[in-house]
Amino acid sequence: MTENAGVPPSSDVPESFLQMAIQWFPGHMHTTRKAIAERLPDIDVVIELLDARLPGSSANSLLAEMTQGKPALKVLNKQDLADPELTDAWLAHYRAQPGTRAIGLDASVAGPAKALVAECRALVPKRGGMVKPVRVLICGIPNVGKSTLVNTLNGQRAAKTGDEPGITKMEQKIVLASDFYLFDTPGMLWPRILIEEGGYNLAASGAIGRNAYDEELVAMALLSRVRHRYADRITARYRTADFTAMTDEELLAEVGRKRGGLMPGGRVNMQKAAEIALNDFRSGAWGRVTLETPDEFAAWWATGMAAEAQRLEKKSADRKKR
Ligand SMILES: Nc1nc2c(ncn2[C@@H]2O[C@H](COP(=O)(O)OP(=O)(O)OP(=O)(O)O)[C@@H](O)[C@H]2O)c(=O)[nH]1
Ligand SMILES: [Mg+2]
Repeated sequence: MTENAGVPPSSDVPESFLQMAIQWFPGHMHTTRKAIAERLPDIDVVIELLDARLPGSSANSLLAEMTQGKPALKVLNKQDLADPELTDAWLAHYRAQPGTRAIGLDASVAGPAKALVAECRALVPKRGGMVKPVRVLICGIPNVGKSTLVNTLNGQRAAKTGDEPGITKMEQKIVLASDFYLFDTPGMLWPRILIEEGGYNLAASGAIGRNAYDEELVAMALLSRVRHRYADRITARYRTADFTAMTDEELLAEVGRKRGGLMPGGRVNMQKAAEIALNDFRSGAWGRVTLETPDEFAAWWATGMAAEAQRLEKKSADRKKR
């Protein structure tokens, strides 16, 4: 098993394993946190990119805390890969929160992305003109599409992009107009991911460094998440018969068997099967899929917070005993 790997919240998994969650907060994220904190006093609007396939899990609690009080826009990016019905449900969920503006986006499409500029200007009507340019911070988890959005807004490839987390290494300022600046930032997570399901969804989406999780476990968690809501897609992609009785592990083996994950002798290479399932999800080969609803995420959140409260209580009791 790889460093920091965890175990999915699957019924196949022993209870004792469930305490281990996926975590990834490498040194460059500490640097990013500092850089964002230093930049914030000069920022007028914060655009936080969420992944439309996992809006709750991809919302950065650390960024929320740091940017509190700033006019903000939530962008549910990669909406072209997400279930449109659930994107609508998430947008309604966010828009019902006081002072929150949310929109769905495919960062590579120019028209809707450019409408963001007008939205930002509307949020800070007193800014504009050379003396008081509108300064917009673009932030969010790794690999969510921040630099792609910057490039689309800018009409050219000013920022490096790529399909892995950690492409942007340093803050970059892009002058969109003489009175409108964008700041692209490196992707950032938060020091402790308290919601276990959230950690698995983040890893499945490609937001977490490959050495920080076990692909087989993440692929099983992913299948366990989608096997009911999108059963027909799984059947279509892997030409499986009824898989209701299969465990997540058996279903992953079936993925390997059907898509080139067999080893000589006919055994399934489970690592290969996991890579196939993860790539299929990430590339949209299952069609448009969303991993969580607002209600599901709220329930995970409540469980995560209760577990954390218990942990802190135990820690404090242990300290008193000493
Ligand atoms: N399908 C789809 N892919 C997107 C979208 N936005 C970005 N991507 C892809 O997602 C990957 C990551 O994009 P980046 O713009 O590099 O992401 P980032 O948030 O800047 O990533 P870091 O700099 O690593 O934090 C790239 O392969 C993009 O082509 C989108 O709206 N839809
Ligand atoms: Mg980037």
